[in-house]
Amino acid sequence: VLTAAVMFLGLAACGSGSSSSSTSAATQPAGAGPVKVTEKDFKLDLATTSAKAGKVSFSVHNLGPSEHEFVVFQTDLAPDKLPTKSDGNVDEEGAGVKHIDEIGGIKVGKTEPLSIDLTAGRYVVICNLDGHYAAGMHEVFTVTG
Ligand SMILES: [Cu+2]
Repeated sequence: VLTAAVMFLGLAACGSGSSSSSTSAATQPAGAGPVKVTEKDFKLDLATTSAKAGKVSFSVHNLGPSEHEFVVFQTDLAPDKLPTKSDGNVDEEGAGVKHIDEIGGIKVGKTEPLSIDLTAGRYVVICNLDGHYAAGMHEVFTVTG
């Protein structure tokens, strides 16, 4: 019994070295803070591009200089290939996209929260104010099971 205990201690000591197995920086760990999103003319930046299925919180900050919004679709389409209307803005009831939720009209300098239950799958987040999607405000967000 004693020998086994000593061996175990030896193993434990050996294992206490640098065991810093870095996890993917891009995945939002469960129970972490909200996914930070920054919007500006005309770009949308996600601090983390994926999260675990369940309640996902976003914190959307608008750097301006225009008002922006934050719209979440579940879709397998490429972020720049969502169905659009004749004006170039995304058709939120279009084929291949499922509108999940959104924050409308985020004023310049403001930060708005959005918490939604997301199932595993692929999502695209955009700003759908006039011309903003076409100008490049779209990103992919992945939810893992
Ligand atoms: Cu916008």
